[in-house]
Amino acid sequence: MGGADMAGDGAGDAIEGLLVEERRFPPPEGFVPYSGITDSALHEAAERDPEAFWADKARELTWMTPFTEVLDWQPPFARWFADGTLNASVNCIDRHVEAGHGDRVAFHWEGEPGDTRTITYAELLDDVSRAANALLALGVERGDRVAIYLPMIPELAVTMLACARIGAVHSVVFGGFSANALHERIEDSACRVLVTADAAHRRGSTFPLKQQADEAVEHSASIEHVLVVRRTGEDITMRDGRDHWWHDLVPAQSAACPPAEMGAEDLLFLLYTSGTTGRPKGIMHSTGGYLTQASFTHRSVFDLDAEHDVYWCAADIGWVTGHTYIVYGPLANGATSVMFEGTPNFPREDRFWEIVARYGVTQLYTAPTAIRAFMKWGREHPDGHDLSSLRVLGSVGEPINPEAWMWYRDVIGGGRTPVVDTWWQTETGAMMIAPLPGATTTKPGSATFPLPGISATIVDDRGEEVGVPGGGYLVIDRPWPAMLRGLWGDEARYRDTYWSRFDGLYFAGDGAKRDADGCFWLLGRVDDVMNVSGHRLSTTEVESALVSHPSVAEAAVIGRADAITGQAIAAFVTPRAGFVGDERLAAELREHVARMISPIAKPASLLFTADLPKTRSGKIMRRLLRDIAEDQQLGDTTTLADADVVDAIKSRYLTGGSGGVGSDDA
Ligand code: 6R9
Repeated sequence: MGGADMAGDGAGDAIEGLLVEERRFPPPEGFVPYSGITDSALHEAAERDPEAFWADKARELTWMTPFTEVLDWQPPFARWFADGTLNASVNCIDRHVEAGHGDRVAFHWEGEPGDTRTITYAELLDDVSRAANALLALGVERGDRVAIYLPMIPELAVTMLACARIGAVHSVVFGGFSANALHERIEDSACRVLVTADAAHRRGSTFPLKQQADEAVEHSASIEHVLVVRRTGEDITMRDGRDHWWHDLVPAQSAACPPAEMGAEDLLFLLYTSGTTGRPKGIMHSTGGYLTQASFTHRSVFDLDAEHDVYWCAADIGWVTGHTYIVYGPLANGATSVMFEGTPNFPREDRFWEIVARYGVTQLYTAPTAIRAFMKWGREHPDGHDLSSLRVLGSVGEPINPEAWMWYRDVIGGGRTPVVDTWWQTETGAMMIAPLPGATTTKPGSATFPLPGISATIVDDRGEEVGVPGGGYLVIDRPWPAMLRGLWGDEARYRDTYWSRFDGLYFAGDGAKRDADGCFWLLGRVDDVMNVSGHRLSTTEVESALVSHPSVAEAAVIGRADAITGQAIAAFVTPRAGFVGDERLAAELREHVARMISPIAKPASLLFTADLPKTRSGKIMRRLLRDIAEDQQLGDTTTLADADVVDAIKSRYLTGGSGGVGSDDA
């Protein structure tokens, strides 16, 4: 990594890039990609004719009526393959069974208590058909919305595919959300049926899903029926006429359910994201374009060999990562997946590694927050298991700090596996910027290049492209097949949120820079950018500098108002196992940041904390730290995973803290 002398380089940029990373990792010797993609020829071909490229990928799906139109682009509305018809569940299941792969395992499922189920493609077809017939029996019609509020059990994927089979639109609400959040999402899109469970396992105890669901539908104008899976055996109340047990209704149905013929542009699902302000947005995804990009990116970025691989995406299906890379992408590709209900450290910190070894997992896809937790717990946990089956490691959800990337590659991947850092959003539907493991030379912390057929760039405040190297706002300047088709019931908000900042460009809300080779480095949400003495600095780079110190597992920085410098950097740091956060270490870390990137990036204050406030999907909530540092009323905390963390930080911060609040001498 470079030094402070690089600090001046990007002073004219909308966001300055300070961190310099010299390490390079070409595809490892001995990595022979199943895809055969070993150079940039695919990128180049796609760039010559992106529409022909995507049409080609779309033709790998099974269509009922082949499309003749590729793209109709009336900004900001795109229609892809619009005159074609298909069914998503047929693409995910029937066609594999028909091709003779009915006995292939679709899911190796493992529950939190250790119970397991193995579901083949043939069994999945039966399960989905019965569930689809059950939904029809409850009066669900094509185009109706069905809310799904379930733990990570097979019935979750089965219900999604059952909706797809009959042309209903699913709206999955993460099983950790409260009654209130569920209610809001059900009402916004007027769901007619809710599918839930008695309760969910949660770290050895249970979370009362049905009770939350009852509260959520108590005053619902739209819900007519509630279908309830028995998962924990908890006592619950069933309301006559409204509530039905899954085990009474579903197995009794016929295992034949003819798939609905859907237009490529018909809605497949809604997924609500709760941005930083305002009510949640119902992101709309359609069928043909979404499946095209979901399946292409899944097989190329993970270099899938569907016949031999055991792929594991450890996200929750309640988030987009689970929709695209547990359900639709892998199943469309006929992959064998692991699906896991529990958490990485229950009952012990080696749960993931036990699973990898047991099933012989070949690809693992997880989030930086998990990787940093593994680092914090120590390498003895992965080291105790045989992880030699792994051949590609993926990361998603946040910028991955270079040291976390290195740790992932070395400790989990044994130094053999390519690491693919994949940038995308609920709104983009599928991966947008990511390496291809057999072709791309990777750099720790960089998502590298837009995928074939995708075009992204970086602009300044006026929407003008910044040079290479340079930093600013990440935008996507060409429609892509899996792009959101709008926000449910709110066209104005769709235009305003994504298309109004820069004329004709999709603005993702993220900052990014490109280095001299043109590699993209994600710099975090632009709302978090800090302005210190006129320098616009990203939180990501200061955090990565902190995480590069051997004592640090995780760090969050924010800019708090400062009379002299505009903003001053406040750092919140979680030490690795075996390190004590004291005044001496705090001083050392502040110097370390100054040395690694620049004196202007040296945190004015630094507080050690056992945990950081995160969203339920694991993203650090810097906004709350900013409120604490500026001693303000806490903003909206509904998406916060654990309120105690904030209280703990708040009390320590405001009392001056034990363990190193630095002085303001930056
Ligand atoms: C897939 C997902 C989207 C936001 C996105 C960005 C952050 C996701 C990232 C990343 C840096 C990556 N993000 N992947 N930042 N590098 N590889 O996470 O969707 O929950 O909608 O979040 O997550 O800030 O804008 P979603």
